[in-house]
Amino acid sequence: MIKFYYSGAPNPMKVALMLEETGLQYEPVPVDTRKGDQHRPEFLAINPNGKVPAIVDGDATVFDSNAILLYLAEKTGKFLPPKGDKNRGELLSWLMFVASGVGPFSGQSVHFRSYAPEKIHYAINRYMYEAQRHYAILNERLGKHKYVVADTYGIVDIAVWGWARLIPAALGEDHWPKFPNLKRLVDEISARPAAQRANAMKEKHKFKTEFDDEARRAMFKHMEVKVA
Ligand SMILES: N[C@@H](CCC(=O)N[C@@H](CS)C(=O)NCC(=O)O)C(=O)O
Repeated sequence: MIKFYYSGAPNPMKVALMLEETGLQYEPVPVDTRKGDQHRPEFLAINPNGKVPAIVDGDATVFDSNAILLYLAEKTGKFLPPKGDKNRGELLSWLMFVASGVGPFSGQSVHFRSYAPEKIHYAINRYMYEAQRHYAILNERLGKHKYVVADTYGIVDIAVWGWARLIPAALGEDHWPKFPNLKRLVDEISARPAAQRANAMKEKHKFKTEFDDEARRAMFKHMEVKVA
């Protein structure tokens, strides 16, 4: 049985969707990042980076959401093109595009728009610009293709869903009309039974919702350390 260390945040929710899509047996283990569970030694032994998601599958420990998606796709042979298929290379490009672009820029956009103690216009503008630029690339791609890779639902769409459904938080409530093709994909995935089960699973665990001093200390350690 796979142990799935998670919270309701975008990166873990991609993996929740994938686990539900594959039908693999798994045990969800909540990691409450607002209480600092991610820094506990027993969790750091699983993910030295101290972030969710991570999985333990028998002898295999895998952390980082996109690595987990690839691992589970290879394990099951589902949601990725077969080995040797020309679309396999395309899949890697788009998966890394989400991992290194969509995710980090959206995350920083949310941070500087909603959580940073000061409103720094330069940072907000940079991260919103970059997040929007990445979503516009996906939107254009999805104007020509039903799904991001090989016109078939797969792990890149699952990875995109994790972040893109939060476009209102990353960019603002009024931004969806700029990305109609991406919205079409997000809505389609959100309506899938697997996505509904993934969302329902998260609701079963009581994660802390307040963003108080304890949460700030757990998630924004840089506020207590001067390195610059
Ligand atoms: N590259 C990692 C990023 C993981 C990540 O940033 N996870 C966030 C939730 S989306 C987290 O654990 N935050 C808690 C913290 O930063 O302390 C991945 O894709 O899994």
